[in-house]
Amino acid sequence: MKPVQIKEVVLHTVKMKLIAPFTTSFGTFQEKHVCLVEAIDESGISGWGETTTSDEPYYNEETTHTAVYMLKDFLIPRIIHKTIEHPLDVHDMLTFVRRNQIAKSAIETAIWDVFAKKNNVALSELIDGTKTEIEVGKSIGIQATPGKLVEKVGEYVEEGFRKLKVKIAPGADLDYIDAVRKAFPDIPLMADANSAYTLNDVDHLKQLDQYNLMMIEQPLAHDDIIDHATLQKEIQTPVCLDESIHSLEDARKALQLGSCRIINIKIGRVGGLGESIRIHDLCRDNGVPVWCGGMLETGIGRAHNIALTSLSNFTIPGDTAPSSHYWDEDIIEPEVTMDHGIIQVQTGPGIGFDVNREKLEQLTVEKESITTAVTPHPMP
Ligand code: OSB
Ligand code: MG
Repeated sequence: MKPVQIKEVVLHTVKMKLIAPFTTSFGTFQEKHVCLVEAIDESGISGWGETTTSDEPYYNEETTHTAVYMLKDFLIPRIIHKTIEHPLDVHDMLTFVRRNQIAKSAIETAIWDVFAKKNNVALSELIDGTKTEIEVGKSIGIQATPGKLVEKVGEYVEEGFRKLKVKIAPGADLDYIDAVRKAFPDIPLMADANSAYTLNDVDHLKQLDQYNLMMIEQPLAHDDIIDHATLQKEIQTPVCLDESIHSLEDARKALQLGSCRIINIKIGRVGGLGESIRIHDLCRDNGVPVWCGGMLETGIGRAHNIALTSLSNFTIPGDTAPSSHYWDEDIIEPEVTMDHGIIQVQTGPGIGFDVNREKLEQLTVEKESITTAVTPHPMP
């Protein structure tokens, strides 16, 4: 395979407005800034990645601002003009910066796209994905009443989604799940708490066992894998970790402790596609299923999620809903579409979608080009 050398990185910060507010236990998303990272190689090929951040550090510690800062001052200067033999190497080139996984992922995924395009292969093929289509689920924010939630679930079941994920929080949990289960006794259903509970709630969480949920996602603290192991021993519902897993090492330790039986892999949260693949492989070798989470991405992040999900151990439908569920108009062409809960894996080179430059211009609030390895900070 031909190596790549990045000669320029353009940071396009765009302002995006969701078609409807999305509420979790930590807050509501409506508008957000995202940085779309365009890495351009010596031969002029552009590859794309995105910061799967929002404007506030509520899901994890990163924001769009912090990600742009890390990219500009530390991460891009370290990779620009270097010969990159394979994008799997980029993760280790960036470990001199601690954490900041989403920022790292934005440039790392852009390089995967450049590399795949340069070598004229689809991203899914490059990572040895075996699926040609993927099954998709829908993540539903907290609704005003259980009745409203049942209505929404009904719409999405009708549309063909293969898994329904319901956000829960103390005060919006048992009643909501009970209402959905009564209305839809057989649908693949799960709950996501985004760290809203503690071990004091074990008896409360035990009551979810009667609803035959596929899993409960991240019930306890965002930085915990110890209490989750205790909880998993107490409840029958499989625990799935999201916020707690930032790396292959985190995944290894969580599996060893029995903190979860399923892992939600988000490319941004674990620092890129390379680390996502490594976590996928570890889970596969240990008989642990995985699925691809979502961060309300634009089409660029969505395209990377689809390629990742083509790997064989993504046996549970992910949160990668079609573009129209997020945006009036996506920034990629064609938009991501779904047919009866199925999305086709792209076969064109790289991520397999084009960025709509006109749309991009309209949405851009800040644009900066980086062409030198010069950094205001000494690097190790
Ligand atoms: O916890 O999975 C989560 C969105 C933003 C932050 C965290 C989460 C989510 C979602 C939405 O659940 C998934 C999606 O549709 O992109
Ligand atoms: Mg989650």
